[in-house]
Amino acid sequence: MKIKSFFSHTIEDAIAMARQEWGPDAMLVHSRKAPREARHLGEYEVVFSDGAPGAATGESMLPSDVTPSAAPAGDRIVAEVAALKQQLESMRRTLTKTAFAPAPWLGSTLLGSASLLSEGFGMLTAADISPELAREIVQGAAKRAGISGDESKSETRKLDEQRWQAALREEMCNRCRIQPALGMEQSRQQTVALVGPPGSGKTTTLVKLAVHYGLAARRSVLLLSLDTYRVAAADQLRSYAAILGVGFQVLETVSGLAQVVEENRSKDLILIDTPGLSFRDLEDHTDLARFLSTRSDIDRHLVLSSSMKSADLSRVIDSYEIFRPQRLLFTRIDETGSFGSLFNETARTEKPLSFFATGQRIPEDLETASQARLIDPILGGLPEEVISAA
Ligand SMILES: Nc1nc2c(ncn2[C@@H]2O[C@H](COP(=O)(O)OP(=O)(O)O)[C@@H](O)[C@H]2O)c(=O)[nH]1
Ligand SMILES: [Mg+2]
Repeated sequence: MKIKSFFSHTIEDAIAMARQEWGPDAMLVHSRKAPREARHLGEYEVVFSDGAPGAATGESMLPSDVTPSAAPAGDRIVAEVAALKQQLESMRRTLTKTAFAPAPWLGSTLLGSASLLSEGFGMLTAADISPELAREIVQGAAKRAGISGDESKSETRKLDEQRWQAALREEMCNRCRIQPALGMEQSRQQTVALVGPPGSGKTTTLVKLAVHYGLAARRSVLLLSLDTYRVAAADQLRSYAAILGVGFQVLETVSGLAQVVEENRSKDLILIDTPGLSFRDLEDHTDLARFLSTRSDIDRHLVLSSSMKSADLSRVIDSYEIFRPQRLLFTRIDETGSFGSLFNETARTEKPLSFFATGQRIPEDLETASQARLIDPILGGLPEEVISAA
């Protein structure tokens, strides 16, 4: 731990001097008007620690004749904030150490490689990948990269970073299927239903799909809405259909849907919008779920917001299993930087990902799903130490 005072005519200048000398890790401990005897050095004094563990608190740095309560209010606040910052920093260090501590299952014989593996485990769990899955991935990657549990010299050899990264990536890719397609393979006509909770982005995404896979591909399109649950809910889609100049029908009943699908066998693409159902509502729509889930010609995509919390996402996916969705379609990709929970669900359900909605713009904000889009941000967090440890 090192402590040093910096003096200047403004607090900002003094802070800039400290940062220049000690770099971004230096921490502000205290700032105040310089004591009279030090005024010739500058009007203000800021005290910095070098950020090493065990640095003094703001309070202990105050000279005995200037207690925090005697200092001007502004300075006191700065000192308190600095002390809080320091506490947070020390908590962060402790947490990081705990997260990256070699887990027992890594094996005590892995020596040099153990830190590499535990760093990988820490990185995956920090990206919200569940500990069980992270453990499976790291163990699989260790095997793939040639680290075994027995005590041979090969375990302690330097693992090349690219090999370790590639092994991790491959393990992750093996748990994430991608099928950016519409319709069932066996049928010429593509009949697609989007199901999912309210507000997940079904209607918006349906219109994007109609443009990209219907109009742009010069294919005949029919939009159907079963969303009669909320007043005027189907009007949104009706307006889009009118703008795009494609056929549109609202259906009140499941038998009506079956009939319309049958009557429109000549259409290339039929897109079915469904009401957003909450947990409670799902029970009242078992007929729709039964109908869709038993139609082998209807491709069912479960539309989910990627900004949902992990536990909620699992719960929603499980409750929508009554529709037996074949694929998962994630929206609001633009609103999240962490894809761990998406990855958890893809791996857990083994359902392929179809498309990613990346914003509100219609039709621009739609992408075909890809492993790189999901996995790169997770692996992108591989810390520098791992690279040098490898
Ligand atoms: N930021 C963002 N907003 C989206 C995305 N997809 C849909 N939305 C917005 O989410 C809201 C609900 O969308 P909507 O399609 O009506 O959801 P539905 O209830 O499932 O049909 C609308 O305001 C959409 O513009 C997306 O990928 N990103
Ligand atoms: Mg809707």
